[in-house]
Amino acid sequence: MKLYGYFRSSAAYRVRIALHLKGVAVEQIGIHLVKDGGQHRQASYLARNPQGLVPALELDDGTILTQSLAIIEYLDQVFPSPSLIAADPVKAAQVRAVALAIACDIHPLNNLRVLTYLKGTLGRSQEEADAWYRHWILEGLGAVETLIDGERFCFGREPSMADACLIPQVFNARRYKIDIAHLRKIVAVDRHSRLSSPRIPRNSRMRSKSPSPRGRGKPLRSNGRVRG
Ligand SMILES: N[C@@H](CCC(=O)N[C@@H](CS)C(=O)NCC(=O)O)C(=O)O
Repeated sequence: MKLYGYFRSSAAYRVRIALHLKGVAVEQIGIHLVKDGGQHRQASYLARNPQGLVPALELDDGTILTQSLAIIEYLDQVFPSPSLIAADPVKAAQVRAVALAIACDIHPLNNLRVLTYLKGTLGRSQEEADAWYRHWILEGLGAVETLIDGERFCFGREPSMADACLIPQVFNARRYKIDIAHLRKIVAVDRHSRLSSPRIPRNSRMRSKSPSPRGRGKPLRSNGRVRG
């Protein structure tokens, strides 16, 4: 399998977390969202994902899956252990609700193309774009704080698809220096995910490599640890 992603993409990071937890090896191919005017807008990538967004997962038979949550659901069915979506229908709905709250209601408002439109087409300043970013992160994560139990991970003692979405969103909040200290359960889950077993590495340790001349990045090791 090949994962097309970008090291700063929180949507690709969600999938990298799921692969890591399941110990599944993939070849990672970097699609730079800035270089060359955005490699995700080039015809070669649009042929893989007409939405022009990362991630995309290419299966060994050439089938291409898009949308991080759809990819994680696929991985959860094909590699069932450890399960990232509870078998219990109520718990599964709770996990999906947090994942969707982040992936549909927070992240799209702060995506690169939205910020580029705000600053470019609408002529908003960097300060206004930063305020926009901060507003939607704080409002969205504030709701997530009340949705999770935060016992260790979002729900209980094992990571789920909810954590695969939360950790990258926290990473983004920190990257933009947004103070989330008051979101105590979220901060604790983030800390726990970093320190305890099963551990979720920070994004910087899960980077996809830029394409080499042969267009290939380094694969994840099959024990789930990330090389490089
Ligand atoms: N709903 C999609 C979102 C994917 C997405 O927006 N990816 C971002 C990177 S995190 C992207 O490719 N942005 C390109 C752009 O905004 O131009 C998913 O979950 O896979």
